Amino acid sequence: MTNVLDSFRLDGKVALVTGATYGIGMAIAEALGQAGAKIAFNARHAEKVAAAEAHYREAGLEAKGFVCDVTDEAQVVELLNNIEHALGSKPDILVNNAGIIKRIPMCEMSVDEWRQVVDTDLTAPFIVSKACIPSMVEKGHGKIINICSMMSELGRETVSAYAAAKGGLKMLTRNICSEFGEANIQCNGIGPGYIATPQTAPLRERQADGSRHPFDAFIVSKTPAARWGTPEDLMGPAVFLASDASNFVNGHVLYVDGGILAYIGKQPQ
Ligand code: NAP
Ligand code: GCO
Repeated sequence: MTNVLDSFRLDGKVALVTGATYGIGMAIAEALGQAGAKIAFNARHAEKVAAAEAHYREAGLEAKGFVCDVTDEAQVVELLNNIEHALGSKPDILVNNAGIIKRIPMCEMSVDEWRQVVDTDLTAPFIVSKACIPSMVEKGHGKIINICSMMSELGRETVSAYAAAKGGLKMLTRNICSEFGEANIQCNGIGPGYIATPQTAPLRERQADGSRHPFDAFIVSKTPAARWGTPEDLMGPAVFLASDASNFVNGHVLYVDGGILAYIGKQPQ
């Protein structure tokens, strides 16, 4: 009888985490590395990739960084070949984490700005998944984790492109599940709530008078946990969905949001 905790180990696996030079991606890459995976990661800026490699090395993790823009299919194909050359295998685990947001009222947003968000948050997960799946099928196993969002379920002012992309990413997750479940590929999503990273820093910065940003107080009042999430809150869920412990979980979006999607919000005092 094997110990159930062994099913959460990732020893011998190669994991690609896109956009893991900081923020949520870095925390997820660390978690998968701590569980035994060899880590490959990418981002667009060489100096941040180098700094992140040093960070992982200091954390005692085997991680290889590459400069690659996930919206560029040719760069992604080259990335996969570079990973195979450097780590001995194309990814067994893919975390489509790289993402951007532009907070612009819809009718003030240019089509180019819309396209930048959708290209990064929806088309790029398609591009990277399409590049990874054939070798996963050949191996007879694969794990794909798409980093969705609460905006996969809810809208709010100024994030039309982002919400549309993240809603689409939820459905891409379900479609990859549908198309490749028989090949023993599990594709699931993680839907973080409001997490304290550089992406949400503008929503938390102190006001000129030293008071909290109104959105900061709003989110805390809408979250049963009464706090912002941290990238570390996503580490355990990522290991679960990347491991054999979730082999019969497919097409699911696991919301890691402190309960915000379940809660109407704190009543006015
Ligand atoms: P972040 O702090 O802005 O980090 C984004 C990462 O993606 C960086 O490493 C960035 O590096 C990389 N990146 C951006 N565009 C890229 C591209 N075209 N090619 C390659 N790398 C790219 O964001 P985060 O808060 O950690 O969010 C990570 C993911 O979680 C995103 O998909 C986001 O939508 C999602 N999410 C975030 C929250 C939250 O509250 N923070 C909640 C739900 C979902 P470079 O810019 O150097 O390339
Ligand atoms: C925003 C935030 C959110 C978070 C996240 C919530 O402007 O509303 O950036 O979009 O990033 O996606 O799950």
